[in-house]
Amino acid sequence: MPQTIQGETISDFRSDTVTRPTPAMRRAMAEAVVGDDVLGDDPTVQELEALAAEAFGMEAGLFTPSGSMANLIAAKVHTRPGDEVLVEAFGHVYNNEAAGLGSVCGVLTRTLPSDRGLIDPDDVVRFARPEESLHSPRTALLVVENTHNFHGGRVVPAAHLRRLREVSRERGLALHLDGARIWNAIAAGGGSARDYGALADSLMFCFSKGLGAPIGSVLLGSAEFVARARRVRKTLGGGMRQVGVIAAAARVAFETGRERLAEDHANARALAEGVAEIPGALVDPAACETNILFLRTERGPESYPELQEALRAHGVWAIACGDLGVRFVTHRDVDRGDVERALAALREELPRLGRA
Ligand code: TLP
Repeated sequence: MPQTIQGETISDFRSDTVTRPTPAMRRAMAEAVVGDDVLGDDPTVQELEALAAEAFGMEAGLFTPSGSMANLIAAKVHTRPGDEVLVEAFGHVYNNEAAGLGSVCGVLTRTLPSDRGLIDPDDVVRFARPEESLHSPRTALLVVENTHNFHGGRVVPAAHLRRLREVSRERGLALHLDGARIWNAIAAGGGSARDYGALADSLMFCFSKGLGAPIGSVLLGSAEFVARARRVRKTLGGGMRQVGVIAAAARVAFETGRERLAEDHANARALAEGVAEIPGALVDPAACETNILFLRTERGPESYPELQEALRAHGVWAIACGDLGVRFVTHRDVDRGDVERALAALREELPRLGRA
C-alpha cells in the first residue's frame, strides 16, 4: 500500500526500515506490561529476548535500540583495543555504522574481497594473522553479513557459513553474524534459524527491517557473552527503562512478520524481472534472491542520482547508492501495486536516463 508522507502519496522503496507500526503493534504497545529493564524487571522485553534466543538455539538475548548498536556491542565484547576485525568490503559494519569499530572499539578493520557477498574461506585463512606478535595486531573477529545488504540482499547459505566458521575457529577468531535480515535468508531457504545459530558466536537480527517493527534489534549468544554485552550496552547508553512498550511491538513483528517475507521476495523479483526488460537497465533478476534490488544502468553511476530524482516526481522513492545503483527494498508497506507503479515510472525514465 502506498504511504502518505507530508500529504504526498508515495511508494516507498527506500528501505525496509520505513514501515509504520500496524494497529496490532500500537495496541500491543499500549497494553504492554512493563518494568524498569535496567533494574531487570521488564517482563515484556525479557520474554522477547528469550523467544529470540530460543528460535536460534542460543542461550540468551539482549534487546537493543538498533542493529548498529547490537553490532557495536558484539565487536566490543569480542575484541580488545588494537585487535583486528575481518569484514567483507561492502559490509555494513565497515561502511555504514559511522566508524564505530574504530572510534568506539579501537580496532583495526581489514576488508576482504568476496564473490557477491560470499567471503572465500581461504581468504579468512590468508588474512587472519597467525598470532599476535610484537609487530602485528591480533585478528580477533570475523563479521559475516546475512543477507548481504550491499550485495543486493544476497543469502549466505548455512553450508557456506559452516566453512567460514571452521576456518575462523582454526584461526582462533570469533564469528559474529550481522543478521539484520537473517529472517530473509531463512525465508529464502539459506538454512534454518537453528542452523545459523549453531554457526555463530554471536548473532544480531533486527525487528525493524523486514519483520516490520518500528524499533529494535536483538543480540544473541551464550549467557556469558550476553552478560558482558549487557554491561557494554549500558556503557553506550543503550540501557532503556520501560522498554516493554517497544519490545511489545517487536514481538508482534516477530510473530507475524516472518511468514510474509516470501511475499516481499516475490515482489522484489517481479520488480527485477520487469526492470530487466526496460532499455538502459543492467539487472539480473536471478540475482535478486530476497527483498533488495540494485538497479544499475548502461550509463552508469552518474545516472543514479538523476534517476532517483526523476522517480521521486512519480511518487516512487528509492535511493541512489554511489556506484552500486539505485536501491529498491520491498517490505510490508509496499505491494504489487507499488511495484507496478515503480515499473511504470521506470519505463518512462530509464530509457531516457539510463541508456549509454
Ligand atoms: N541498514 C540500513 C542503512 O543503514 C543502510 C538500510 O536501510 O538498509 N546491518 C545491516 C546489514 C543493515 O542493513 C543495517 C541497516 C544495520 C545493520 C543497522 O541497523 P540499524 O539501522 O537498526 O542501526
